[in-house]
Amino acid sequence: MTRLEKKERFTSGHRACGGCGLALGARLAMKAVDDNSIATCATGCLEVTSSPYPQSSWKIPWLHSLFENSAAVAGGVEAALRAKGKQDINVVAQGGDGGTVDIGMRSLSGMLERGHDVAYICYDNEAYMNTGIQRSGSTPMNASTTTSPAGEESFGNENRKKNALKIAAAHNIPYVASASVAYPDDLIEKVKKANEINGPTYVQIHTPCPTGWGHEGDITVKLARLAVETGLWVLYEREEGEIKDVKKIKDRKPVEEYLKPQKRFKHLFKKEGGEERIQEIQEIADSNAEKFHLDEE
Ligand SMILES: Cc1ncc(C[n+]2csc(CCOP(=O)(O)OP(=O)(O)O)c2C)c(N)n1
Ligand code: SF4
Ligand SMILES: [Mg+2]
Repeated sequence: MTRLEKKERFTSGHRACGGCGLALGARLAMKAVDDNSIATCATGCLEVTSSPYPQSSWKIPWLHSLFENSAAVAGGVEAALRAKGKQDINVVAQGGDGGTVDIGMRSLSGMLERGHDVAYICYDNEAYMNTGIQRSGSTPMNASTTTSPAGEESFGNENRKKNALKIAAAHNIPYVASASVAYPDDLIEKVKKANEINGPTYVQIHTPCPTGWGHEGDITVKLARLAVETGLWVLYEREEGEIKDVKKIKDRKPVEEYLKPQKRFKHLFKKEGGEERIQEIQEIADSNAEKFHLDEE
């Protein structure tokens, strides 16, 4: 069997938009779990598009939680299995960025801190997509969303993207990793590892959203790759507190290449003052490059 195994546990027939990075991310992540797994899923695009009653895209037992408590529900499932002596079943919790880094942060923190044997997967499409593209704590700076619209006075979201990977790591858990739908082998390896490790683990997958980001569905993977190649989304693992396996970049690309095809950033190329805002974003990429030693000699 190749690493990209044929078996699907998140199947076609779901209602996600064409080119949805989240659906691709879930499909790849579910290749990495085994059949002996139970998944929870917060309210959001993933849940809504994959489970219209009486249909389901899930081939493993799957529970829909509230928007805010996927981690708490998964922790409860894991504790119940432990009490029954069933320790051969993997528990996977899933949530969008809103359901993870904002409203679900409390239940995620509790689950990580209590030490449940749960792998948490955050599908990061950088806004509340399911309810109409509202900004989240994971929305990047200067992106236009329906609650941070660019206009005459505004360049869109004013805040920097929250670093949820660092917050997860602050719980001293054994494994934290970032992944991208543009690097499927890497993504699968990381989710597999997160599942195999005993204790709480956290994987955040960058998943472009054609509808919310305003790009064509056929460039989803290209855009996800550009996020990595510009240094805006860094691929790495943190094991037992140590940063490892950072994906180095050869000839890092300017951030414009990533921003330009997306309508959520189009004001940066039209409005007076846009160049400075693009420079701000470039500085974020440069600072990532410095911190993680991204540039390949
Ligand atoms: C307590 C609560 N507040 C608000 C909602 C409405 N709601 C459902 S999903 C969602 C946004 C989901 O965003 P995210 O977690 O990023 O997932 P996405 O849809 O982007 O994949 C919101 C606001 C809710 N279900 N429950
Ligand atoms: S709105 Fe975005 S995340 Fe939601 S199904 Fe469509 S492409 Fe996927
Ligand atoms: Mg989201």
